[in-house]
Amino acid sequence: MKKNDDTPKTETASRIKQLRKEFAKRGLEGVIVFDSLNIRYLSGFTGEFALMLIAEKGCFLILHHRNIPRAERETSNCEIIPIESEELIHPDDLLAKAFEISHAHEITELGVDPSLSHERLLAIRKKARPIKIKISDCVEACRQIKSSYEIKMISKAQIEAEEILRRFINEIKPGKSERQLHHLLLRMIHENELLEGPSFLPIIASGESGWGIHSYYTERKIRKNDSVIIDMGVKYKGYCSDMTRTVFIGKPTSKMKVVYEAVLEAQKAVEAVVKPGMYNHSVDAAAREVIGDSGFSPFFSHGLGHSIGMSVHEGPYLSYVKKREIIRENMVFTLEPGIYLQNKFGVRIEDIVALTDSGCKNLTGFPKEILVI
Ligand SMILES: [Mn+2]
Repeated sequence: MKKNDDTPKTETASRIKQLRKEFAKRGLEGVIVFDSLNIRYLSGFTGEFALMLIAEKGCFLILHHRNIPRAERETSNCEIIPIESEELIHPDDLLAKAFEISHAHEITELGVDPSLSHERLLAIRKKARPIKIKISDCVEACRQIKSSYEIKMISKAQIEAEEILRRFINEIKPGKSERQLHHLLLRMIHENELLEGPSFLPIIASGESGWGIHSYYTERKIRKNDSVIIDMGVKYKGYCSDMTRTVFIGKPTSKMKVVYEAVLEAQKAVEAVVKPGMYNHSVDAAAREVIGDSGFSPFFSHGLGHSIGMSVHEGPYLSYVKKREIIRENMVFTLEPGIYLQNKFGVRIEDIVALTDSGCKNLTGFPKEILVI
């Protein structure tokens, strides 16, 4: 069978190296990884019923033995440790193996994913004794900073999404419902054989449903003079894209034009100022200021953006409510200001950008000037 090259060997090697630095910084001797995206990030493995133990020496992928073919095809830089059983195994069986290896390595303190429930954490702590277990975000810290390979994969996902959006826009016509368009767009994403699928369910929000929060679609039929928000993303080799465009069916009203221009101006302004070293909330503030100048402050009712990578929404968030964090070179963010007028319409424009040493590189090529169809 052909070796799956979705995650190159050099990538997993440098990610594991970086992870070791991160856990050492936190005074840990290793980490246990449960989260399936974190496992894919560190090993290339895309299956379930697995966990990883990464120690100072040794990197182990512990899994059900029916996972062996997949693991051999997909992974690099880790030792595959199968649990032999003809039945489905309990996650605790994987864990027991991880502790057995940890004891052999004389490990006294391990980190675990922050996504574990409190209940589960307590149970794991009990089983781990005398090894101490600490919640640790070291894999997340690694994932925040993208390698040039990862930025390339996100760009490639975006290129494929744009090709789909270009064709999809021709299908938006009065009389078609948001539901029909949503399912059509989903089908177009699934038909692209390069892609793993959508990175989230596409949002089609026309006219007054554009004011609503993240409804994927309603039964509303597209009408002449509607604005239509299309928010879509795809997944390529494990990496997500995300983009939003708002198009108009027939000539927009002057109010629609004013709103559109205000969103576009905010989007472009923030793209021009965002750079490493800024606080996440001040990037959000830069967009909010432009929208405020146009008099629409109360109607930009969500954060400016989020990081994107193997998951479509990840930290740090460009928001005024989330934890304050400094943004750094090679982080990848969405910049997605919007204005939503109750019972009327909504406009959102979203691009993804990668932070360079002095600014950002826009990974979105789709035009964002007003589009009337
Ligand atoms: Mn987004």
